[in-house]
Order: sequence, then C-alpha cells, then structure tokens
Amino acid sequence: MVKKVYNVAIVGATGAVGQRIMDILQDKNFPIGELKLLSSERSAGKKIMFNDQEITVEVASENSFSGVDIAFFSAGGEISTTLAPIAVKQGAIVIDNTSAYRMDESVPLIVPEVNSDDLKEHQGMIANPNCSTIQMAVALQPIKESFGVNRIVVSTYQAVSGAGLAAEKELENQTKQYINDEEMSAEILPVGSDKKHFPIAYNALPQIDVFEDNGYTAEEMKMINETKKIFNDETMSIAATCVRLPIVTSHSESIYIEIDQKGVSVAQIREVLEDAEGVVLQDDPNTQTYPTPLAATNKEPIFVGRIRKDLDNERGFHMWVVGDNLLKGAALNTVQIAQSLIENKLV
Ligand code: NAP
Ligand code: 3JN
Repeated sequence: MVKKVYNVAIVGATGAVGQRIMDILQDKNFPIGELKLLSSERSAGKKIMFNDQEITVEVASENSFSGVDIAFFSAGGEISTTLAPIAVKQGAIVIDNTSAYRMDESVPLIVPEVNSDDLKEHQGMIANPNCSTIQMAVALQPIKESFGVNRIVVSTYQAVSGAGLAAEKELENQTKQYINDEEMSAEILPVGSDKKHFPIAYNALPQIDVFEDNGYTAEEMKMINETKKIFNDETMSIAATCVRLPIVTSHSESIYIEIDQKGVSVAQIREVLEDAEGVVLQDDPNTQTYPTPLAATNKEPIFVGRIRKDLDNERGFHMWVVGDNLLKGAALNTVQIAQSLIENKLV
C-alpha cells in the first residue's frame, strides 16, 4: 500500500537553510506524519511552531533516526559524514545539503529540472548541489538541450546568507560600525576556519571557501565539478570565479557560454528560456528590465536577463542569472527532490 505521510527529520533545523526547509514544507503542505527538528546542544530545547504544533528541538545523534522516512541534512559536512550513513542504515532517505557526498559516484546529485531521472539510482543518499551550481544549471539546461553548451566562464556575486546566520549578523554589525565611524570587526568572512578575516561591509571578497592547491577556491571547484556531474558531461570546459558581496540574500552570476550550434540568435536563446521550467526571463534593455538580488529574494524561480551575443565569437553569449540562494539554491531544491521521490514512488 502507498504510504500517504512521511516521518521527516531536519538536521540543522535552526540554521539559515533549515529554517527555510521548514517554511517550504509548511507552505507546500508536504505530507508529514511526525517532524523531528534537530540541532546541536546550543539550540536543543528551543520550541518552534510548525503547522500550529509546538516542536521541541532535540540534539542530533545516532538515535535520532528510527522511524524517519526522509531526513534533510543541513548542519555542515562533518555532521553529514557522521550521522547521514547512520540515518540511511536505519531506513531513512537522506537528502544532504552539504558537499560531503556530492561527488560520491554512488550518490545522485540532483537539480530536478535537469536530472531527476538520476534519482532512480539512489541507494538511500541523495545530494543537493551547491547554491551557485544550482542556479547556473537551471538557467543553462534549456540552452544546453536546444543548442549544446561546451564552455562556461562564470563569475559569481554571492550574498552573505550563503555563509550562514552568523555571517548575516557580521554584515549587519560591520555596517553599523562603518556608519558610526568605528573599526569594523571581522571574525567569520571570507571563511570562518581560515587564518585571515576581512570586513565584508562596503567591500568585495574574492574568496568563498578555502583555497585549493590549484589556486581556485573550493566554492569555484564545487561549481566546476558539480556542473559536470549534473549534466553528465565531463567534456564541458568550465571556469569559475566566486566573489562575496555585502548583499544579504540571493546570488547573482555573470555567465559566458559558448554553444555548439552556429547561427543562433539572442531571440532564440530567449525563446527557450521563456518556456523553461523554473526560469523567469527578465530581459529588456529598452525598459531597464533585468534581475536583481533584492527582487529575487523569497522567490522560487531563477531569473535570467542581460542576454547578449559575444561581439567576437558567434557561438558566444553573455547573461546575468539571479536566484535566492537559500530557496532554489538550497531549501527549495532539497524539498523538490523529496517531492520528486514521492511522485515517482522512490521513497
Ligand atoms: P547556519 O545558519 O550556521 O546553521 C547551522 C545549523 O547546523 C544550525 O541548525 C546548527 O544548530 C546546526 N549544527 C551545527 N553544528 C551542529 C552539530 N554539531 N550537531 C547538530 N547540528 C549542528 O548554517 P546554514 O547556512 O544553515 O548552513 C548549514 C549547512 O548547509 C552548511 O554548512 C552547508 O554544508 C549547507 N549549505 C548548503 C548550501 C547549498 O549551497 N546548497 C547553502 C548553504 C549551506 P545550532 O542552532 O544548535 O547551532
Ligand atoms: O557561501 C555560499 O554562498 C554557499 C556556501 C555553501 C556552503 C557553506 C559551508 C559549507 C557549503 C556548500 O554547500 O557547499 C558547505 C559544504 O557543505 O561544503
């Protein structure tokens, strides 16, 4: 018999992503039986309302997952590495928001608009891609399908909420300090665990996550490797530069692509984007119509504008892509994966 409701756990429920997962489950009337809200000891005991029911946050542990059907993980890679396999062993399907399993060959890495078919291969663990990867994949999928895409050069303009609630607070504090002519205190950005910290207020930091030996940051390498895996195309050539800006929510990306076909017009690119799932085209220079992070915040789609043909390469196009990093970039994509599992009877 088909199960009509699912017992759900959210690991990291009190964080920036976890809170959004809860909001979306509520807004979308997700068929929940029991909901467990899990965190570290810091937030344990906190009471949170969900669908008129008060739920007490518990410490996430290896005993948290008995009877859980779907477990959303967004408490960092270490917690996923420790607890996600235990949850799977106890019968839960884990949808993991961290990078811990994204490049694991046995774990599907899913953007539903692109590769929901890969869910059929799941073995209990499913990975949600990085926020910057997700919005680029949603925007490029229709173009790749119609015209082929062989090269991507992307520069990101990322909001501080991508680095968690503490980074949001850091931007707020530094902004007040700057306005009051005080010295700005920087303790988190660009990366909490790295040696140096710089103010993000009134600034731009060309470092997201730690540096790798090749000179790229881990965020840049995530965009490169995850995009190839999602499109199942190792031949794509991809370069990324990831930059943090003093914006609270929604990431923007300047994307240059080279398509396979010759003779394709901007109008044709716009046409395929207009019909695409999860995309809203906002592109009219005559009326100054283009996406911005403020306007994209709290919205579900990925917004695309500023589409131009490269002046020196007839197969080259530039575009500007904006999406709410906590919604489609994280929580919404995660819940859509769960919905797709249910629709396709894979849970
Ligand atoms: P956040 O606002 O700092 O929240 C962190 C959450 O994890 C809180 O609920 C925290 O609980 C919990 N947590 C921390 N240490 C824990 C522990 N030892 N045991 C159990 N729970 C623990 O961070 P966030 O922005 O929500 O991001 C959380 C994670 O999601 C990130 O580390 C990243 O891996 C992933 N993420 C993915 C994307 C994406 O691109 N798809 C975007 C952002 C984040 P307390 O309240 O008790 O501290
Ligand atoms: O900084 C951003 O805008 C996105 C950050 C995502 C993030 C933050 C901490 C750890 C991740 C991620 O999802 O890749 C991770 C991680 O799990 O590696």
